[in-house]
Amino acid sequence: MEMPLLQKKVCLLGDFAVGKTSLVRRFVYDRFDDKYISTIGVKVSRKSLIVPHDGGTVRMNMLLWDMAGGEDFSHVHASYLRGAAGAILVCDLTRAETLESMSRYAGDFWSINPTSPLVIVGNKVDLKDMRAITDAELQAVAESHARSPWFTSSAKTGEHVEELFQALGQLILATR
Ligand code: G3D
Ligand code: MG
Repeated sequence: MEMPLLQKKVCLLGDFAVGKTSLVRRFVYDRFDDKYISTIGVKVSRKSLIVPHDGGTVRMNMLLWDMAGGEDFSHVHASYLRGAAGAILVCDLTRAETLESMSRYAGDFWSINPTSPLVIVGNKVDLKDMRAITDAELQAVAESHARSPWFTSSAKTGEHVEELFQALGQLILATR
């Protein structure tokens, strides 16, 4: 029997060099034609995942939108966000200022997609000695943004990478 197929757009958001592209690379084996939308500087990758739902499973194709250098703008382009079913907000655990940007990304995202869920991610957890953001600080930001789930991850070691994308997949299904 064919499982129902869902195709969902997911946006990666976060300051320059927090690890957005590295997280997508770590998670995705199935690169989506290296599709590059040059006018707005976006790379779209595809990943198929199996998400538990209603006592069964659903197959979901995530289309992961990753900015290529668009991070320097004070606000994210609406065309990057439009139609997104969810977002991954990434900060760099070694740079405190990247956590402060999270509210702006959430605000931009929810102004276009008010009912779509997001996941808060503190990346580079492998760099233990350089850690500048605590679990409690990350959790507080997640709580203040619709009690979104939060993770510490490492695109380098793979820690929690699968889990954070899975969590978003489940939230997207729960939100439909
Ligand atoms: P961006 O897409 O958010 O701009 P990138 O960020 O994915 O390009 O990553 C920026 C730099 O951080 C890269 O280093 C990358 O290797 C590194 N990086 C990303 N994730 C991790 C992580 O989890 N742990 C560690 N230790 N490094 C990470 P370079 O040197 O290539 O600029
Ligand atoms: Mg990038």
